[in-house]
Amino acid sequence: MSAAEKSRIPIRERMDGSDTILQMAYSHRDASTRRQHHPSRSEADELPDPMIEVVIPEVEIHEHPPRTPERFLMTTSRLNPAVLLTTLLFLTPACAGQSMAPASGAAPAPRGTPAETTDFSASRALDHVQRLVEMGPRPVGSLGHDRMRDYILAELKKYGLKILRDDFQATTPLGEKSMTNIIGILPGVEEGFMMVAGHYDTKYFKSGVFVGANDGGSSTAALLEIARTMAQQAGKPKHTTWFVFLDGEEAFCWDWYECLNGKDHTYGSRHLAEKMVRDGTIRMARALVLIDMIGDKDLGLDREIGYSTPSITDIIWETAESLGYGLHFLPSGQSVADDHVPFLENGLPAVDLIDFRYPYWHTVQDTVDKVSGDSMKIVGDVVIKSLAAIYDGTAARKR
Ligand code: 1BN
Ligand code: ZN
Repeated sequence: MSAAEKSRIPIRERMDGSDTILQMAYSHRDASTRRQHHPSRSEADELPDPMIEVVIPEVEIHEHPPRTPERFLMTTSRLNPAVLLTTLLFLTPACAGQSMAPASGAAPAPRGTPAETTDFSASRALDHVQRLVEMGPRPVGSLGHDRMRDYILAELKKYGLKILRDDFQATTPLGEKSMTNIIGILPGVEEGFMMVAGHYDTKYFKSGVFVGANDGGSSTAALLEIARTMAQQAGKPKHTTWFVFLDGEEAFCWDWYECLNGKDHTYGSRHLAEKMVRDGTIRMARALVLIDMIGDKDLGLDREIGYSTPSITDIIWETAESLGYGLHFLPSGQSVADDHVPFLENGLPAVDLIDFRYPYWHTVQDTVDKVSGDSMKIVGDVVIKSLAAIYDGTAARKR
């Protein structure tokens, strides 16, 4: 079947072994930063979307030596000044005292009382990471990837969530690939919804065993545990929540902007954002909170200042402070073009919570011993506690 034919596959809903799974088949139509070292550290309406010309250069996938954040920055900056990593310090009187305080590798010392945090379980989250890593490398198209997809589906089903499965094809430098976004839905009293998202694919390595404990593993694990925690809360929440497990975030070529005219990445988020525009669901969405690489034992999140909506970042940083996690939410900023960008480009407020101070990023050393359940809990607690305020703060989007 040609790509053009695939793009006309009608979206369908069908049962898939579970009465909670709605399977939607879509076709992907377009194929078209880093940090200083941390001190310590519906049936769619079938409107014909314009087909985007895909230019597939001759691509040789090759192994690169492990790179440091600094090397990545140089490469990225040269390729695209728009993503030049910008590390800024906001030395306001309020934050000066903690500005460069190293994020402790030890367990956090929250100033809040336990009642102020949530039931997010650090050990459950770490257990997910362990299991995911045991599945092996999980790049799109691999056996590990399929196992991980099925693991996410099974977990969401256990939590009693409605599940949307968004299957699509994407043209990549390695050919046509099948990808799947997975959405768990926790219904609220109101139809308006919040999206919490993370990617579950891991980066393709031509050689070497890359298991992505933090990069791909921690976002998946924390998102599962956020979903479980919220699903077991008593009473129906005010707003609906979508837990979005995005596929195809990673570039197949080594560098983010190396192939497909700079579009060899964020396949799942670009597909989902386009689909939500086509079927109108994006109008009901209030905001998206993206988590990526939030499991580092030495957790230190910079504000993502290149793309994220500042008012949402503010709510999250204030919530972190109120929970006693302020030392891990740094006053400095940097720019990372991640899975939140396609949603922002379509008018949805969004924030990326990413710890880009991880020394093992895109190296085979990104293993489970570098990841902490406590770090994932810090981010999980903050996300859960922030959602209602973000929802209320984006009420102007109400339809
Ligand atoms: C995060 C984890 N990313 C890739 N793996 C996104 C990213 C985008 C990283 C741009 C660096 C630059
Ligand atoms: Zn990555």
